[in-house]
Amino acid sequence: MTNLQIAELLRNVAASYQLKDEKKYKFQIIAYNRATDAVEHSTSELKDLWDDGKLSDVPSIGPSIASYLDEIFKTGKSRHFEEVMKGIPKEAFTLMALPKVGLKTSMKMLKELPKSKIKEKLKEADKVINKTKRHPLPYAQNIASEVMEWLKESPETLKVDCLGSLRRKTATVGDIDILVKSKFKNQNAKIIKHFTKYPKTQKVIEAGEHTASILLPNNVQVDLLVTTSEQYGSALQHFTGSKEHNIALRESAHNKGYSLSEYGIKPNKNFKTEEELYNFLGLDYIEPELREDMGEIKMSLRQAQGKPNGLPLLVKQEDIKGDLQIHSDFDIETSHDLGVSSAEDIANRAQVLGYEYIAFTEHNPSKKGHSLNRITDLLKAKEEYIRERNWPIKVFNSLEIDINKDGSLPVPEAGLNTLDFALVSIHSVFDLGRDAMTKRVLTALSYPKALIFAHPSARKINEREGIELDWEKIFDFCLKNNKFLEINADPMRLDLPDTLVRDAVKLGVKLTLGTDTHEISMMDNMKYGVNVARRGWCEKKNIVNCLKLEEFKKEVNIK
Ligand code: DGT
Ligand code: CA
Ligand code: CA
Ligand code: ZN
Repeated sequence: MTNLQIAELLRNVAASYQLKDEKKYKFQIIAYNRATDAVEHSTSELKDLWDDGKLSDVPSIGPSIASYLDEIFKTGKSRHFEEVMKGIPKEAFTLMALPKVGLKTSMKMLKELPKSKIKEKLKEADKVINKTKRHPLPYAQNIASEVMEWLKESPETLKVDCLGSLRRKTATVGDIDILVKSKFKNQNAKIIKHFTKYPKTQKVIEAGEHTASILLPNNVQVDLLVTTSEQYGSALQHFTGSKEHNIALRESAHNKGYSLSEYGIKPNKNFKTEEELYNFLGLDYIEPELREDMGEIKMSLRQAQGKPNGLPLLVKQEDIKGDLQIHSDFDIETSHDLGVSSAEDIANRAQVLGYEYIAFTEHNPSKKGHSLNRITDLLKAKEEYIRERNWPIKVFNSLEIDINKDGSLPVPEAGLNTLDFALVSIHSVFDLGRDAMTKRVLTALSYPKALIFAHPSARKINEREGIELDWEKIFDFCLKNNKFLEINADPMRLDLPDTLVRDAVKLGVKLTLGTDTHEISMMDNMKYGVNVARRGWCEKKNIVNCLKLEEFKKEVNIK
């Protein structure tokens, strides 16, 4: 059973509990929804973890759910799950794929709609389910590195690299492309054969002289290319792409009288490394993340000629001095999910990661059930807690605040005044129309404490498109008022998306990086945010949390 299937099953169990008795099974519903989320976010196949006896390592999978999964991996089914879902037709679960349809609605549809109409709806739902989804980068990276390890075991293999979108580190990956350098000429067949014997292969799509494709579980396709040392650089460059970059590069070669292809440059010129290839064309090396035909070739040419305005010196992971979105388990009766790790554990981990500072950004206390005074009291308690501890690194007292529909913030001024600074974000009412949404965001960012617009497009990968905003207006406002846009490093968000980061950087709008950590291991997701920043041409100076503590404080106006 794949993660996709397990997540679907757990989601169905949660829905079945909800249908039965929402109050009575409150905790089960929360637990199963959390587990679904964890499985969807997991970068390893649960079956593999189970094989290694590591199922309990997945955060949010408690002992009872783990025991049911254990039964499933052993016997193919769980009696407990069958019991919970008893009496609910399969079609009811299928219909849940339709937008805004829960199990209650789908049961009602099955009962009340005419048969022909049900058939139509089921077809629609199937379409949603079977829509080919692109794979989130970390998931593809994990699968790719396993396959690459396998390829290294072949005695004919000299070197392995990834290619395509995986090497350019796009947010999602269509298929995985891998390049192998073979030790000897004429040994390709052996490497190809070894590749097709990869244990998780479900189908060999194609196996030729230098190339092969296999299909792995979850519809993951892996394309392999085998080449010799002489052509390695040419092949690496060509199949890293992007297609658009290659077209522009070919044009630039053409202007110099050369013809460029995957086999090098005609007549008879092969390249062992990419550097040699770019240099031959009068260019400096271009980082894979920049190869999207966004002006990188022109800039590389300028740089090679010693002129100003060359390629950006891309930001690196070790340049990041702090994490600016972290949810601890400090309970301020939040509007959305609280973190599950303690503030102390997180601060210690931050020190290990080499940070100088972090910000605790729990969600604001919920509007429901709290008076304004109570909200302020909860925030005062958090402020005191942070102030009175001895932390290993600087800890900022921050908050992630929901933006109300009208742009106001659900925290009174006295509460806001307890904070060093706030993140503001959209967590509801996503379809307001472009102008109203823009006004809403600008209203929220006008609060003096609102410093960072978090996960600004509100997209969720493979789940929800971004909201509509007049980005020019947002950029302009940030620039004039010293407000920042977040690059949220959660692999399911990666928001701002790279293309908008590029636009922001062009205008000089500054960005922040935050992991949106809700569980301590998520602090390691920073690298995915760095990928996005690099794809958006960010240098150190474009990212506020590349500043050292004292400079950071000056930049955000904290004494
Ligand atoms: P993906 O798989 O959709 O995430 O995106 P890519 O970029 O990995 O695309 P893919 O797997 O179709 O091809 C890998 C690279 O091979 C691509 O980035 C550039 C190169 N390539 C493939 N087809 C063409 C083509 O028709 N023309 C050119 N110039 N390059 C190509
Ligand atoms: Ca690809
Ligand atoms: Ca491919
Ligand atoms: Zn959020």
